[in-house]
Parts: sequence; structure tokens; C-alpha cells
Amino acid sequence: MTDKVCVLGLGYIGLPTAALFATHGHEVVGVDVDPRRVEMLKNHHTFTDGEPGLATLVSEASQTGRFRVTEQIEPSDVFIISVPTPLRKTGRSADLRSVRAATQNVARILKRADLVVLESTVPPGTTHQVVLPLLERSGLRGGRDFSLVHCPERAVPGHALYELIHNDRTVGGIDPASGERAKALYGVFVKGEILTTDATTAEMVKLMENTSRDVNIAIANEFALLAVRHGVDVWKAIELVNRHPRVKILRPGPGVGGHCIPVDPWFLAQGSPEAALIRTARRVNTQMPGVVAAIAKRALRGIRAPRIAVLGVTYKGNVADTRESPAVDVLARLPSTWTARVHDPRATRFQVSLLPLDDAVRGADCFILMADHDEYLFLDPNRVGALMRHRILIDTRNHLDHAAWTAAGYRVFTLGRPASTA
Ligand code: SAJ
Repeated sequence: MTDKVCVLGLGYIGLPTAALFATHGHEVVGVDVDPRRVEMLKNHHTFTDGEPGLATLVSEASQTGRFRVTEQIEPSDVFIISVPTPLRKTGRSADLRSVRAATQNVARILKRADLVVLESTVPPGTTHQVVLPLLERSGLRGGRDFSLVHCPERAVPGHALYELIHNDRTVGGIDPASGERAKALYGVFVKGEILTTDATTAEMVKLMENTSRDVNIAIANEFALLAVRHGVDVWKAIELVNRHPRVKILRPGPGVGGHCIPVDPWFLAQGSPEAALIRTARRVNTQMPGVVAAIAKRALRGIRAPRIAVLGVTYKGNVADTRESPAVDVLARLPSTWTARVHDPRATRFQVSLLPLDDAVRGADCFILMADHDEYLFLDPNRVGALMRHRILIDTRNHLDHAAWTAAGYRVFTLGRPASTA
């Protein structure tokens, strides 16, 4: 008899996780507090945000007859909490309200021998100091009566399904038995190695993964700023640096978006004076939209009331997600006298209306490429240029073939390359 699994939070990790358990023999109840999301999933529409393969997997899960979606939690053998843990706007600390609410819901129906899995990304100590005490209000004792683990995911949006299955996975139990129980559970679909540890170490592991990424992006961005000062093309320099067998510099960019990399470092830094480098990296990355705006002001100097087109408003290329997108910060830093139109081949919603490409660039003096979608590699410089008033390209991702755009009469700017070579 396989465990009945209840997944609380049907977001970009909870939904595929629920569907994977259902398509691997478990009865699964997916619970979400958003009635619209529940209704859409009941009608077999998925909130995929363009996640490849997710719609098909959710449909397969529904066809098993073992996957239901509801707003009400139900008695189950396993409870997986995969609810959002955003950053509090004030004080840069984790907002755990959804985790607390979900845990309290579980505590009300928790029974002996149940397993509770916290998948949400949380500050170190949350499993032991927040989730465990709330669950023990049931009168049951963690370890003795029920199992509790922190099991973070590391699936990259855009490849989430593949990575949920193939990545190695960390499972951190409040006691070894909890870890072993969760390892057996996830082993039903995880093909990567499942490594057990304690709960607090598992919380740290997840945050260290994403924080190290933020710091590594920050050094790439700082190299871009230094390269301009020294008249060097940072992209050429990085290409040469990365030939070193033990060095891998990431790519400078217009800012660090998404709902993880800009957030998770703060979960590690909160209340920790030691986190000097982590805070500095955050400061370096959050200044990049301002660097892009300064390049645009320089490039458009002398043009009255410039019109610009922003191409790519998702937080990075080849995803549909616009959460914490650097494009928002760049637009906010442009003079109010400028007119900005936006295009994105994958985003479905943004703070300003998304236009077809030709409408976005028509009459523009410049276009700023912010997200390096594959689709933009096929833009025809002359066809786009024929629609524009001036031919100025600011390629914040060094994504396009600058020789071709220069040959088509564009002045090309990018991060980390002195304007003189533009
Ligand atoms: N970025 C750069 N330069 C780079 C790499 C990224 O500017 O060289 C920017 C991107 O444009 C984007 C932001 O950083 O705005 C974040 O993009 P990302 O691809 O680094 O990360 P995410 O948020 O898409 O996914 C990350 C992944 N974590 C790591 O790579 C360590 C993923 O494995 C996690 O599961 C995910 O965060 C998460 O949900 O935690």
C-alpha cells in the first residue's frame, strides 16, 4: 500500500512534484489556497509558465485517477509543504507566514507515523524552531510519533521537470529515521542520488547553492565595471579567463531576477553580521539596472524625448517568468520624458502591455535587449532597423551578433565594453 501524499502549494515546484508522485503510483491530493489556481487545475489547465512538459505530466497525473486538486487539506500519510517564502520588504528577512499557515493546517490532522516534508526554502533553523513546534501542538512528538524533514529542490525553471527527476537531492531529517523515510519516498521518481543529512544542514545547503550563485554573478558584474574603466572588453577577457582549468566566471547581466537568487542570500544573511560578502554581492547586483540606464542615457544623448523598445522582460532568457525581472528596475530608472514599449516572445503578463515586436520597435531610437531569449537570435537587423528612427542597440546580455548589427548601421552598446568600441 503506497502512502497517500498531500502537497500544499501548487506552484512551479509543488505542481510537478504532486504530478510526479501521482504518475509513480501514489494517491495525491494537491492543495492550494488560491481558488483560481484550484479551479484552473480542476479544469486541466496548468499554471506552467511555459515549463516544458508540465502540462502533459499534469494531464497524465489526472488520467491516473489518483490526483485531485482541492482547497481543503485531507488526512494523508505524507504532507509536502511547498508554499512561497518571499522576502519581507522591510528588514530583508524571510516571510514565513505561508509556511506557518500550512504547518498549522497539517498539525490539525496529523496522525502517528505521518511524514511531513518542508520543501520551501527557509532560513537555517526553521524546520526545528518553527515547523516542529507547530506540528507538536498536535500532541504528537517529532521523531517518536511522526517524521519531519527539510527536502529542498534545485530544479532550474525552464528545465524543472528534468531536474526534479535527475538532480541529486538533499534530504535533511530531524532524526535519521525521518531522513531514511523521505529518501525512500522520493526514490520513487528521483533518479539522482538522494543524500541524507540533518534538517539544518539541508536548509543551509539550499541557501549556500543560491547564495554562491549570486556572489559569482556579482564578481562577473564587477569585472564588467572594471573592464570599462581599463578599456577592456570584459566578454573577451572572460572567454580567456575561463580557459583556466579551475576558473569559471559567469556572465555579466542587467541585474539578478527570479524569486530565488535575489532572495535566498538574505535568508542566510538575516541576523548574521558575518555575511559581509553576501550583502556586498547583493549590492553589486542590484546596481546593475542603474548601469544599464546610464548606458542608455549616454547612447541617446542629444535625442529629444527618446523612444525605446525593451526586448525581453522575463527575469532571464528562455523562461516566461517575469518575477523580480531586472527589466522592471531598468524601466523605473529611465527619464519620465522617455517613451518605452516592451516585447517578449514568452512572457504572458507584465506591468505594461506587451506589444508585438514590430509595434514595440516602430519609431524607436534604440532597443534594449534585456532577456536573452533564443528567439532574438533570429531578428533581422535591417528589417528591424527599417522600422526604427535611429539604429541604436543596447545588448545587456551580449546575446546578439554585434558585427552583423554594426554592419546594418547600428551603434551597439553592451555591459563591460567601453563605449568607444561601440
Ligand atoms: N544571471 C546572470 N548571469 C549569469 C547567470 C544568471 O546575470 O551568469 C541572472 C539571470 O539572468 C537571472 C538571475 O541571475 O536574472 C537568476 O538566474 P539563474 O539561472 O542563475 O537562477 P534561477 O533563479 O533561474 O534558478 C536558480 C538555480 N540555482 C542555481 O543555479 C544555484 C536553480 O538550480 C534553483 O533551483 C533555483 O534558483 C531556485 O528555485 O532556487
